[in-house]
Amino acid sequence: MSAARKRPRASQSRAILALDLDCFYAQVAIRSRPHLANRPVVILQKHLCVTSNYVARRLAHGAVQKMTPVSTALKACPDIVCIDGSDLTPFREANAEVLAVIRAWLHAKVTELGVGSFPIPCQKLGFDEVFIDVSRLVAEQVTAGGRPWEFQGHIFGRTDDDASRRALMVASQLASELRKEITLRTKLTLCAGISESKLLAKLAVNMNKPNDQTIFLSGDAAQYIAGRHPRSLPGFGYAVEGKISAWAKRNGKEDIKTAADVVQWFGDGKKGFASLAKVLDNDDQARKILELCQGTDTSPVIESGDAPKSLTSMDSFRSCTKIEDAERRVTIRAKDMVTRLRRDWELYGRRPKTLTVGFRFRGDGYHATMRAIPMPQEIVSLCSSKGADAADRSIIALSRAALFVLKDHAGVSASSTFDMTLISIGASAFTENKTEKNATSTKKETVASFFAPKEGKGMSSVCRPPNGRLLQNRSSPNPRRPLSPNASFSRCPICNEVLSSLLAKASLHVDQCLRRSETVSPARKRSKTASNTFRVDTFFQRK
Ligand code: DCP
Ligand code: MG
Repeated sequence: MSAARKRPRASQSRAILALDLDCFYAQVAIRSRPHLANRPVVILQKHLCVTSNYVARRLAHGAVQKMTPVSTALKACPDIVCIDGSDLTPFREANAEVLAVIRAWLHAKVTELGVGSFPIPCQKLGFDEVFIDVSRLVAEQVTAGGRPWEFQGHIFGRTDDDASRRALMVASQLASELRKEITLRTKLTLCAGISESKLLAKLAVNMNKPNDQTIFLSGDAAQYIAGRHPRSLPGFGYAVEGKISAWAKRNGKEDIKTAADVVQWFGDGKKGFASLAKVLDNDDQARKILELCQGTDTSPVIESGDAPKSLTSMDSFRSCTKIEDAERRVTIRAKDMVTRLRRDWELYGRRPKTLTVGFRFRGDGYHATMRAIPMPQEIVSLCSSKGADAADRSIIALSRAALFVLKDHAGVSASSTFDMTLISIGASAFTENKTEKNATSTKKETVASFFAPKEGKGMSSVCRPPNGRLLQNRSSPNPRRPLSPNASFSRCPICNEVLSSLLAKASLHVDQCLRRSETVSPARKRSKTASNTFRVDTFFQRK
């Protein structure tokens, strides 16, 4: 055993950092337009402001919020500079830049300690947020001793636990150093929340904005959370609120106002829990929601890697009623997706196994329907090919596949009447990256394993659409519900034939079916009840 490993380590209290870039899109846009540094700026997607810089927030006295219509923003602040933010590429790149600085800094910190390497999990959350579990780094720093520790940043709450206090002191110094490093390297400012759990760190990060940090000492956390509206708690979403509100109404209670209401209604032992599990139709979710409302969060920071789990190219619009317009819109999405898939291959050497097509029709409200099919092999090969016309050919192949799904499962064709308001193309279920792939190159992927639910990865479930063909529905209302034992995982989603057990062969079969489908598959009438839906605005309502 090395000398380093024999050293006693201070007992390990949890120390989690939550980092959140300030007015992210606005900062990135202003970084490349320095003359706008002191001007009020909003970033627009269509006619909505998705964010604004802090100058605009101040001048508009709160009238310019995320998702404010541009007309309202201009009324509140006529001098506001509007920048189009529909191309997300610069934001994706800035996100990767920040992550690279974080990784390099953490690596340097670990190396500096001279105790051998150890992992520091970083979990990305959206474009501009990341959780970092620095518990081990803190413990090693305390063991190494050296400098007097003190809190850096605002302190919220109190604690009688000395070990936790000291751990968060060290963590606050690390957060402060890391924030300085990120700003130095990327010219972007950010906030940090420092606490014992992801929940409290995430709440702390929003307490002093911008360019500042807050330490949340957990002594009175339960009391603090009890008084808040549960929707302000990360993880308590729109759907959960809706179900609990409906239950409250049915049971003659007032509408849900605070997290304490949830605890009072459902926190009373086994009976209360069973009742919440029934309301939510999900035991795991009921457990998490109850813990959340009680201020408890033991969930680990899960290393999310640098590569995104899935890629989606989405466009929403007022109206699309002509097949030519639908084809044009699909081609634009396909072009964007192919560019990203090719870049993804260059960076991570991985291939997607699932193609998801999303659509929404007038009258569907915020709900879009998602359909997933195995990613055609032709697209996978073309996206990793250096051939001169490979990119163009993959755009054609991807457009054809997406149009097939729209035609066959949404009834969108030259001879049908439709009015679409959203189209999306997604790629997901990526194979491992180059190095991991080499390590597991002997493992053959089968169609059964392709469709099999993956542990801890937001399982896909299988549904049978009205036309009887097998589809994957990635947005089932209850994604954790076990798959039906009668579900068949080995049929072609297009012709319903039994597929080869090897994924490559199965995907080739799907390719051929897609090509044939253009001539033989009649457009289907769209089912009136779009049952398999997800809320497009979930992302927009996450705070
Ligand atoms: N975003 C979006 N649509 C929304 C909310 C956010 O497109 N409804 C984008 C724009 C934001 C980015 O995501 O810049 C990050 O979201 P945040 O909620 O972290 O907001 P900001 O970083 O802009 O502001 P803050 O300083 O409050 O973190
Ligand atoms: Mg932010």
